[in-house]
Amino acid sequence: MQERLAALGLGRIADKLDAGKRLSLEDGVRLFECPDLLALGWLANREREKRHGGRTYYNFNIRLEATNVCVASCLFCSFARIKPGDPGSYTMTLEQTWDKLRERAHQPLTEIHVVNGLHPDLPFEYYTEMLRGFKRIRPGIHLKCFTAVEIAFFADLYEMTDAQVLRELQAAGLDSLPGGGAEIFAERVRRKICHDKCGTERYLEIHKTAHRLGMRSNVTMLYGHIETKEERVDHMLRARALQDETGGFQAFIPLAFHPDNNQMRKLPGPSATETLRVHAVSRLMLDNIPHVKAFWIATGVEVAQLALWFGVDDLDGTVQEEKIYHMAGARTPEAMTTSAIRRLIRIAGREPVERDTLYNVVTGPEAPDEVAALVQ
Ligand code: V47
Repeated sequence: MQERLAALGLGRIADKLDAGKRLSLEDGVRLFECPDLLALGWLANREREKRHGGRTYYNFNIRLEATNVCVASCLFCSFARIKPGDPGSYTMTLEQTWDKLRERAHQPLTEIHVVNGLHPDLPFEYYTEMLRGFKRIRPGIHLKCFTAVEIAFFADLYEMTDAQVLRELQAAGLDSLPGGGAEIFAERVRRKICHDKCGTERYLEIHKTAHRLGMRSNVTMLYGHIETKEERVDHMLRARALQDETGGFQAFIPLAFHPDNNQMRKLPGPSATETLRVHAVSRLMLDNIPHVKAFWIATGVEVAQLALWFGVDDLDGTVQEEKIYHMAGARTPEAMTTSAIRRLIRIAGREPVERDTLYNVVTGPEAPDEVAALVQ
């Protein structure tokens, strides 16, 4: 492999990784340009295995989108309906949001992941009461709710600082922030695809504040549309720089762009090889973020399985009732049982580990005599 890497011009990068040195912007671009996907995968897998061996994490969660009313006009979004009352728009009552949890009283869920549109008319209490209600129904559940973009919107709408919003939500039960809304940090791309929502500096500042308040969060990257290789690497470096300061990011999640039913529908969306490449480069650039997640709903199940050999160690969760990707053309199932996730991880040659949101182990890998039953 050393000779193969040297012939590809990746010898110096491999040496840096061996020495535990960080990769630069130029290194990242070179990795994106490498024609040998398997050599890139080999390097990323080595970093993955140094941190996690063959372990592959997932969690038992549900996804809830309480409203798709949204004042932002992101070109890639197929989910948002601009005004209340527009065809296809909906806003759940609080009872309806709580019912989503009550209906699953029999399931050993550990997390609810809430992402909403930016609704201009709801009171702040809608969100705080939603969180309080979830905790009343299930005190032990982890609430991973509201992207940094939603936090910024709340602060502007309800005339609070970002820190006040986070503190009040935390007092109502918020445990961590999901990584949505990051898209691509480069100004050139943001101006074109999501000009009217929270910018990069504020997104990062909100995560920094959340970390300072003791919450963990994730960071995403929407790829496969108009961004360049340099802009992808720049995005990773900005996440890495914040992580150096706070250590609060748990996972980096590349999100594959889906082109159906949105204003960027003329674009083809990323290929499977591009998806593997993006996850591999993420693992190699982000030496300080513990987990690289393939969101199986976005990548497709088979590509997510392959990605487990290209730097990925996490597959998100059971999800259940996802809307954002399915309205944008995803053909993956909307839900997965925990046994289906464990099986697909095993079939891919990795060890399934159920985690909670903070990566505490809930159910470890099977004993050797149970493995055969899983992969039949
Ligand atoms: O912010 C919207 C993306 C995100 C499309 O933190 C699209 O654990 C592709 O952030 N094609 C929401 N992507 C989902 C998200 C997420 C998912 C899984 C896990 C976590 C986590 C976070 O979905 C949005 C946006 O970047 N998105 N539309 C589309 N057409």
